[in-house]
Amino acid sequence: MKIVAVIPAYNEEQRIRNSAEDAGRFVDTVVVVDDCSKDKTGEVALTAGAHVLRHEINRGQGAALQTGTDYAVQNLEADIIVHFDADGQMQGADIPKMIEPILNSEVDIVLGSRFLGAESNMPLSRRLTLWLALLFTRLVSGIKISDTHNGFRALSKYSAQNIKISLDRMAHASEILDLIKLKNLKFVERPVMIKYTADTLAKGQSFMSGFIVLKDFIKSKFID
Ligand SMILES: Nc1nc2c(ncn2[C@@H]2O[C@H](COP(=O)(O)OP(=O)(O)OP(=O)(O)O)[C@@H](O)[C@H]2O)c(=O)[nH]1
Ligand SMILES: [Mg+2]
Repeated sequence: MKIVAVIPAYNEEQRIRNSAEDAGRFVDTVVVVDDCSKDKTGEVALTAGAHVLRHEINRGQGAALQTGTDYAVQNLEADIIVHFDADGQMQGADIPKMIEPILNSEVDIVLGSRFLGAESNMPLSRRLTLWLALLFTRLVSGIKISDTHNGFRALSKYSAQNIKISLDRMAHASEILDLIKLKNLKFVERPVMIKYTADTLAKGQSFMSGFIVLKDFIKSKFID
């Protein structure tokens, strides 16, 4: 079984080495998709031993995940693809339990959850946004999970071939859930630790970005 981690990264020269090396301890190959960063993200990722792909324009996290996942399946013959963030919030040590249900042929996709027992120092504002996202996803996609917008996932090759992300930016997380339901993919959640630090809160998503995600998803689902 070949396990490949795909890390989307935008202006992450300070954090990409640690995250790529952390994921690299638990997978066979790390692919970093440098989304036209203005800094040295790509160069640093190369020196950390990753395969580096680069977008010519900044397209967003969803587009970068699709580019990296396609590359993992087509060029690296990956059997399992792990989506992992560049910002140090996720722990490589969680990868083995994320891929285990796929290795045991129990499911097609494993979704990380911050709300299944793993302690998280998540700020209240983020908790509120995620709770609204959860409610919305239950109503619109009819999928019952505890954490709808966690970027930590493990996909079997079969899921990777069936999930094609068309929403380039942050709404891709909702789109993936929709496709899981639509394509009848078997999934399970696993608890993961997502760490919040002053650094990740400063550079991460704002409260308002939750509304942009909502708008992008509703537009693609009901208007386009
Ligand atoms: N490829 C690409 N990656 C991005 C872009 N924006 C953010 N990312 C990456 O996507 C990952 C998650 O981004 P964050 O902004 O931390 O989003 P988040 O983790 O959902 O939100 P927080 O909880 O606020 O950290 C990180 O690895 C970022 O480098 C982008 O425009 N393109
Ligand atoms: Mg983050």
